[in-house]
Amino acid sequence: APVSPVARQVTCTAPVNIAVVKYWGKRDAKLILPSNSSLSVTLSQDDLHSRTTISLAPTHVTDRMWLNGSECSVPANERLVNCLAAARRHREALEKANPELPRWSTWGIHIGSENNFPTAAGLASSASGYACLVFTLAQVLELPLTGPELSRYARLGSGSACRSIMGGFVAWNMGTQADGTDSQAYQVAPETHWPELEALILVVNDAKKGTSSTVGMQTTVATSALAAHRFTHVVPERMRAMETAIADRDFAQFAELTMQDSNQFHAICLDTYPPIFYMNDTSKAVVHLVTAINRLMPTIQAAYTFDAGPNAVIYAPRDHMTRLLQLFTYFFPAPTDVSTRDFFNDPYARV
Ligand code: 2P0
Repeated sequence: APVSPVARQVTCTAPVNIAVVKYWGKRDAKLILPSNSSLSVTLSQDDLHSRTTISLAPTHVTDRMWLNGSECSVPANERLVNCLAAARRHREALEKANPELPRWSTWGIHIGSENNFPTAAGLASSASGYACLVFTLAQVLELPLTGPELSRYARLGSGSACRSIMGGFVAWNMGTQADGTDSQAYQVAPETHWPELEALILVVNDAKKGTSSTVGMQTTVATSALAAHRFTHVVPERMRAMETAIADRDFAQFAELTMQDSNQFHAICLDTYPPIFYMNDTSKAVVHLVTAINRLMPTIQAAYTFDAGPNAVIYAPRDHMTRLLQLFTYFFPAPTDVSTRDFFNDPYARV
């Protein structure tokens, strides 16, 4: 068949995920294999997401990438190089098996990616970013990949990205193989399973975070005895309990496990030497407020969780959200000159 040199272009979006059983620690830094399994909720595509356009053309001499409008060096980013190489190798194998296929594996790749939220502020930008990159690559190169296979490719870019490949409630099975072939995500329940569950994101500070996840978790694994205890004695049982809470749509159980796991993640950060602090005084005030609300009400109303930054994510049933929002805005009023529209662009520290 004639090979057309016409350029190809595909655009996709991928959502952010917020972990309720946290990933923090690698047993293999190159293949990004984790020290424990984790579980997250993928948010709706309509909310926080990455949008990536990839063009493939014989006239693209080198691979190039633009992140939020600024060009960044592809060769300087080893994980990006690994993702591109893995996708190209896969395409090459398909072309070798079927000489009729166009030789897209020899064309250059141009990537444009942007987030509709602050990049690298502990709001999971690498998760949606790499999930989107890998998914778009698979589309533009016509790679026939299943969800778990796509998640393994995304994992090479960033661990948490493997969970953003699927919607709803997603677990990343840490796996046992040294080559990572069983370290992949699976869907615990689809996005339709628990529609009443909502997430509220409280932006405490959208500055770029102080300690990168990669360096932070490396130091934790090297120095924290509490982390070793967490990997073997806490997470396996907590993964089972969390899957049951989700299957039963048991919010009280889901909330307790989520808050306990966030607390333990930040405890192993504190147990790291030198210590890592992601939560600030405003984050701690959010913990106190949620704890007070849950104690004063007859049932658990909300769960807080914090990632590698001070921003809070609050999970709650939709029925409780209006009241919670009233309480958060009462105790943490936004500066009057900040409109909702400016919320994600303004560098002012706030909730
Ligand atoms: C998580 N975080 O499970 C945890 C909770 C942050 C706190 O996954 O080195 O950016 O790229 O694999 O995925 C952040 O780590 O780290 C993270 P890499 P990643 O969502």
